[in-house]
Amino acid sequence: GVNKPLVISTWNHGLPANEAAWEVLSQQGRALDAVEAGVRIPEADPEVRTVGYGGYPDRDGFVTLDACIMDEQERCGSVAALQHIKHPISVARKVIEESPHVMLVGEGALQFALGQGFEKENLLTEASRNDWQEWKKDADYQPEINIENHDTIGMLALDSSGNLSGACTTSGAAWKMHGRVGDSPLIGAGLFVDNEVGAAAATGLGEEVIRTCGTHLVVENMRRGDDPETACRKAVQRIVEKNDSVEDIQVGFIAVNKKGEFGGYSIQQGFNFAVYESGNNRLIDAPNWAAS
Ligand code: SD4
Repeated sequence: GVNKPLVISTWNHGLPANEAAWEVLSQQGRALDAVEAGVRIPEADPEVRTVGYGGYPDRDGFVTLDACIMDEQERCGSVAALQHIKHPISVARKVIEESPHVMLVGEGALQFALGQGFEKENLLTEASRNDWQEWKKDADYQPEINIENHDTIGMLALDSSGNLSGACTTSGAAWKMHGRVGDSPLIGAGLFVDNEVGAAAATGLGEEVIRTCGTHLVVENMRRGDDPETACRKAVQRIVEKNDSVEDIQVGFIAVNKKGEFGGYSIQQGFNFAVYESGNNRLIDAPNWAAS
C-alpha cells in the first residue's frame, strides 16, 4: 500500500512545521494546504534566523525573502527578493491563484502582495540587526555550513488522495549581495513536484543547487526508477563532480515518491529532516557524501 498521508521537511525546524501540516493532512486535507500551513510556522518564528521574520539580512541590512510552492497539477508560484512580508509562501500561492504568472520579484512582488491584502511589516529583528552590525566589522562573505542546524525549509507532502505538493521558503544566504536570488524560489532548483513520480526540495548553498537544477534532477532520477534516497544521493554526487572541492559546501536534498517512500542525502554531515508518518513525527539524520 501507499504510505499516506505523509509530510517531510528539512532541518530541526521541520518538526513544528510538520505538526501544522499534519493537522491538515490528518483531516483528509490537500497537500497544497498542508505545505503552506507547515512552512508558515518557521516563517513567523523570529528564533528561526534563516526563514521569514527574523531572518538574517543581506549585506546592506535588508531582509529579502525567497519562496515557491507547487501543487499536484504542477501549478507553481514564486516570489524572490521580497521585502516586508512575513509569509512569502502565501504570496507565492497567490501568484498561482491571482496572477497569470509563475514568478514575481522585488518591488513588483511587494506591490502584488500589498494588493492582495498582505500587511507591510519590519522583518529585521533586534537580534538579526545586531548580528548584521557585528558581521559588518569584517564584512566577510563566507557561506556557513548547517547554520545552527536550520537553513531553508523545504517541505513535501503526500495527502490521503495520493497527491503531492511542495513548498520552499528562506531568507537566503546571510549577508548575500543585495538582489541575490538563491535556489529556493526557483522551480526545478529549490523545489520540484511531478505528481506522476515524486517531489524533491533542496537546502544549503543555493548557487550549487541552481547550477545542477538540483530538485529536477532528483525527480528525474526517481522517474528512472531510483528510490528517493538514491535519487538524492546521485544529485549530491553531481554537485561533488562539478566542484574541485566541496569542503566548504553543504547541500541537502529530501524526496518523496508516489508510494510514500522518502529519503534525503547531503554533501556534509549535519543535515537532518523531519518526517511525520502514521501519526509519528521524528527527525532523521541524512546519510552524507563526506562519510561515504
Ligand atoms: C539559498 N538555499 O538561498 C538557500 C539558503 C541558504 O546557504 O542561504 N543557504 O541559497
